[in-house]
Amino acid sequence: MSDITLLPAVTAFLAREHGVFIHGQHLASQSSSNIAVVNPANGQTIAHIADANQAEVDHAVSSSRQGFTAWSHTSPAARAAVLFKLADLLEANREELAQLETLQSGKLIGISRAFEVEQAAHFLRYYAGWATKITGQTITPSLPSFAGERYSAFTLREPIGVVVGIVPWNFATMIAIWKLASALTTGCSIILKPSEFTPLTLLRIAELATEAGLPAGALNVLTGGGLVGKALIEHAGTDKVSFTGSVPTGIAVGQAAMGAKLTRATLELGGKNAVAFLPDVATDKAVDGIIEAGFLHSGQICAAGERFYVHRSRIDPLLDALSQRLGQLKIGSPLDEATQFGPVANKPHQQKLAELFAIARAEGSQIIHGGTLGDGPGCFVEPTVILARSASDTLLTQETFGPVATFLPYDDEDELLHLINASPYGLSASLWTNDLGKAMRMIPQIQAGTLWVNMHTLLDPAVPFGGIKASGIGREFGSAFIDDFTELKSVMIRY
Ligand code: TXE
Repeated sequence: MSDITLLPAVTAFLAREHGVFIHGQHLASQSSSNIAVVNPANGQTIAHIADANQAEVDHAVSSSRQGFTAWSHTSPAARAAVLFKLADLLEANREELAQLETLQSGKLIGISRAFEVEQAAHFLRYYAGWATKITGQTITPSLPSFAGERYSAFTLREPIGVVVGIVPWNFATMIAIWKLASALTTGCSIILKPSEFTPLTLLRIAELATEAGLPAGALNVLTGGGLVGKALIEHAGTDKVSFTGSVPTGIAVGQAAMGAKLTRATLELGGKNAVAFLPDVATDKAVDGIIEAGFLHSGQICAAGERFYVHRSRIDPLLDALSQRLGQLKIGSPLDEATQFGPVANKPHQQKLAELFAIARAEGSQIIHGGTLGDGPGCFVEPTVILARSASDTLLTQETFGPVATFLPYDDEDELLHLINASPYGLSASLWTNDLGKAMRMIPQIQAGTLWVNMHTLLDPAVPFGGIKASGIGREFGSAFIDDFTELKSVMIRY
């Protein structure tokens, strides 16, 4: 097999001079610096993007304030209609967006099509449906009447204002869609700051949003590094930040938000997610589960499994079977539809994984499979299986965010629960067993924002998602996001 042919629209988009997208149009950047966008599959520079300057930050915020006024006064039904139209346009431009996404992130083309575009459109339609269903409450005040007067009260859910959406590189398109959909369906405007590694699809989606009927300023896109994000959060004209990314950056974002002006913050961070197999799970089913939990998109998923706990009686055959399966994966170009395992997303990330492998070796962890980088300019990392010596090994405590599954055997359920919970993080976990009664008894004892049973990683727009402990603040999806993107106004009436 070989690479698919790039669409003419993709090559034409890459050849453009990329600026910033403010008030419904692309503007040539006034910034003196730009950033190269590199294809991680082959190390080639595919485009340059603007590293937005303070004047562009100011311009985007002032446009978003106007956009907020216009958009928050449209009817809920009109807002829903625009978002439904945008979902249609994502699908109509599926191949172009998927190819751009694969070129910028190294994601397998099939995953770009299925998740970054089709799933993103599905999430967008789910959020669009909420525009017409945001409600307050009526309340009967409880105070006694002093002189026969009566009271009535109700609450309103009002859009919070101008949102700053800061997007990571792992699902650059889909996560941006979650953020813009949450903001726009509640009546907020949003400025999206994509990762400097993966900015291209958002610049294209901004055009599609205008085509869908979004008024100027409701969505702006500013490209650049972390300082652009920081400047937006601290700007007097922004009201909320919705951040997805690493724990250290998330803490810095939270501090900047609180320190500046109590800017509201939703933080969806990473973690060190546990995957626990009870002894009754068949080896082949466990291998499927490990691949689903730890190796989808090379493990570059915030909810991916990283700590794998297997009963001591089952671990040897399981590691043998897993190594055999990983050895059969076809590693190669993400634009080749036959490839099953592509590169990681960028050079710094590949280097970080190399350093973690060196630490694992130095600590005496056993590398059962992989543990090396690929040759050549691409950011390839072998799928890796590690057997730790103890729960305190670095590979069992530090997020790899890569194609690395680290295992530790356990002897009984009490020990298993202790191991699962002995982490400062709590984004997700999964429990694998044929004994549903046992699972139901363990569920309340596991500390995680999302707990899957006999599955891992699948996100659904109707099911709230977010972390406990150091994995974040706030929830996306379901109705939970409404609390984060609106303010609650109480109204009391005397009559
Ligand atoms: O993420 P960052 P990076 C992990 C993964 C990876 C590591 C670093 O382990 O190796 O993080 O990746 C913007 N104020 N995850 O550096 O720093 C930045 O420009 C405001 C896990 O890419 O978290 C980008 O748009 N914004 C993760 C976004 O924050 C700032 C997904 C994310 O960058 C900023 C990605 C600042 N001070 C990486 N500094 C997950 N859990 O989903 C940076 N940014």
